Amino acid sequence: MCVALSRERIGNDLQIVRELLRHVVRRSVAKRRAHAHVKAEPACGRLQARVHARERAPIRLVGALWRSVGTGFGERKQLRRRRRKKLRDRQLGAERVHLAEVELQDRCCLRGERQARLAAEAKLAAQPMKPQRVYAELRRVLPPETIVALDAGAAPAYGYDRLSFARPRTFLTPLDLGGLGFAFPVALGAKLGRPQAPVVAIHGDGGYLMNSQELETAVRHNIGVVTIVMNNNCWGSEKAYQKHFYGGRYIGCDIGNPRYDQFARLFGAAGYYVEHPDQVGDAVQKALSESSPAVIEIPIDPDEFPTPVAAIKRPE
Ligand SMILES: Cc1ncc(C[n+]2csc(CCOP(=O)(O)OP(=O)(O)O)c2C)c(N)n1
Ligand SMILES: [Mg+2]
Repeated sequence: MCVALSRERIGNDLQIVRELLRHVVRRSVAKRRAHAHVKAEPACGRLQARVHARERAPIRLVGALWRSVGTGFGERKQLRRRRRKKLRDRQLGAERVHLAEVELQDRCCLRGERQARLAAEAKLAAQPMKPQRVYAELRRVLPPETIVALDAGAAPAYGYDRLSFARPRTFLTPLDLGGLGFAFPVALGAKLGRPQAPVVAIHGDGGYLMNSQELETAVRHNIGVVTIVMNNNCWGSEKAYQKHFYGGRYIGCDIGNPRYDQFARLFGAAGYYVEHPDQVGDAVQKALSESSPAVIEIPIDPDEFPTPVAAIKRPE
């Protein structure tokens, strides 16, 4: 089987494509117990990957390609839609080669779109801060071995698409179970399990108060987890629904909070309060460098919510 991709169709990012093809084939081979040899190189404006399979049909480039590189939520949805369309007429090996070509093209431009979006977010200077900017700072300073636990809630949810995870077992999330208060105690367990790794819990204000009493546990056992509380003084996820489904008629979703840096100090932990985007990185690095538990409060824009999926799916 031979996959040939013209440079015009995939853009100029040859390095990405080469890596992608190698990865794809490695995964396909591991799964299908076929033997493959890849040669992917730009020549005369074309890239080629050769796959020699013991059996003819079984290498499924498309599936492997689909899982090989992470993309953002929005882009992933687009990609899935296009992929479903393409898969309808998938039957023979030859067609699969064609599909791989198309998918590769999609992925390359989607990756570029995502990178551009993240770069723009890194320049957001609004105050109170946008959660997107907080994640831009975190991407800059978190070491790659950091274990991150995301809570449920709107501000933590921005992190799914905005943090980079390069190592296994470094991303902890309640996924669709969405239990608020999940992140902090889970992060404590992760730190006990892997004491050498930096561990960060990311919370909204409402979710943090659901299990923040465990700060006493953290201090008593000196479990050096850094907790970031993005404070918008509301149940942001609920507010997002009321914004999109009830025209911004908000009921029962605003809440009050203590200052979480002071709250942390009362427990005997370290506390930081960060209002300016440029201070986020320093606070996180300082908190990580000390071995004690720490809480960093970041006031964020109370009107910044992601659009609920149900609102996106709603017919016009
Ligand atoms: C235990 C529990 N109670 C209620 C909910 C419903 N819920 C999901 S997100 C959310 C609001 C979260 O607010 P906050 O932690 O401040 O994060 P924000 O959305 O404001 O960023 C609520 C009430 C839930 N997921 N889990
Ligand atoms: Mg909140």
